[in-house]
Amino acid sequence: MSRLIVVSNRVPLPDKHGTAPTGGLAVALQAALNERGGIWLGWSGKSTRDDDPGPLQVIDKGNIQYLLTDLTERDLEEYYQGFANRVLWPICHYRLDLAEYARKEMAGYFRVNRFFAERLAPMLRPDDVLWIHDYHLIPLAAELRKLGIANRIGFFLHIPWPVPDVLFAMPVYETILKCLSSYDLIGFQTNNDRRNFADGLLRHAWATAKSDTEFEVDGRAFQARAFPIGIETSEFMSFARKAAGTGVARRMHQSLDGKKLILGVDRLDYSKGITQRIDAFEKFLTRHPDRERNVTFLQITPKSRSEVPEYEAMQRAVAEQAGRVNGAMGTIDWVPIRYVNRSLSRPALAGLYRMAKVALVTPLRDGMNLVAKEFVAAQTEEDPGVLVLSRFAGAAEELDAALLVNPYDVEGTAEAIRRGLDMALEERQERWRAMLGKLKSNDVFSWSHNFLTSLETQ
Ligand code: GDG
Repeated sequence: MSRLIVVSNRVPLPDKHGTAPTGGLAVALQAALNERGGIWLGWSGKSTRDDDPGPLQVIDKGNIQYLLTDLTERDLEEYYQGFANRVLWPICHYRLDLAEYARKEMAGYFRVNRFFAERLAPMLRPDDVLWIHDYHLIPLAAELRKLGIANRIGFFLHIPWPVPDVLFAMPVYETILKCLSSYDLIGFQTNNDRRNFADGLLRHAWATAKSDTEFEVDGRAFQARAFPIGIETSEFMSFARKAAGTGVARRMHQSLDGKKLILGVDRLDYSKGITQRIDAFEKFLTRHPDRERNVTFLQITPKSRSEVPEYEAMQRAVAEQAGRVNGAMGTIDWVPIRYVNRSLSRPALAGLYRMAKVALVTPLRDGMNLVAKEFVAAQTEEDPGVLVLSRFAGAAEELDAALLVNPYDVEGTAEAIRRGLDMALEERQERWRAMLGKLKSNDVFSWSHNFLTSLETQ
């Protein structure tokens, strides 16, 4: 079996006891790497003021070699904070209003990808299979090809791919499309994303299609297909069973004092629809004053990308909004919204999922959304909670037995909250079984297996 080479912006290292890190994606990729042996390369998370990031840090664990590189401060500013997070992320999430394109940053994005390619190329063997992850590294295959690397290279995009007219608003979109055509296989989260990609690509005379999934650019054939990412379903189910007994779960149970828990869990990001969700919860309370004091909405939102100004501003805005609703609707002994800006441990999170009657997963746009899948896996068959899910999350393609909502429709989401809280046991069980069936048949291990099999056999 050929070695596997994984490249992603960040590398989840096993902890000092050698245990694999938590999180489905990391677990699945570690498993694939363990089976075949290989390399996982990425940014160390550190930056240096020098122009030279210095030597690679090499960590050997069993038959996996982790290679970490520092980046210069300028690289980080242009590649990561700049083009990746202020152009590609907003464009792919349909936020043209937030995209700030600068030529300098685009050049930095390509420079860092070239740098990764130069570091990787000397270590490659002719039969290695390469799997590159996410929007930070779109040009990596093109840079490797320039260095003479002819290996099979696959790319998986974790975030959505926009419709052509949104993509075309990005000044360098043609270069980005051509870079993607240097891969052998491009994986998208959904068929919708794959179609958007094909629609954009085929508007150009230089691209042709042999089928819905097979394309040719400049004489080079490649495929683009949907591989919806899953979670480690059975592990998460047993994990959530045990998590019901954690300290956080017990404390939460006590403090709920019989109130029903409505839960939201999202990295702090404008794509997650947190402000619209708070509006919907407020609308629900206004419409159903009899529910006051019977429910608590807990929103867990660890900070992310605080160095990007939009994220800093959003953090203040959400905190103010939650405070305003609590001030207006709360009473001396009831706080409607509990807003937690810190990360919880994975067991604590699983315990809360299991306790919640309703989960609000209402992003304005999301590649997949693993929280939706984790929530479903954490429920008990005897009394499953209800998933309220945005139709703009990739997860909605598989989890169509959830209560699907349009997150921009605040009243519709408010009504779904009510429906979820009142739903009869039989309906909840029926919906839950349908969703769990999908999670079991497509977990994160079959996802990585399917992608790699396609990459090697196409
Ligand atoms: C990108 C795409 C796609 C959250 N809070 C805590 C915590 N989490 C964990 C969740 C979940 C993960 O973070 C979030 O995953 P999502 O899929 O919801 O979202 P992104 O971070 O935006 O991920 C997304 C994903 O890539 C995979 O392809 O689904 O669409 O945007 O696992 O559980 N974990 C802990 N404490 C927290 O407070 N421990």
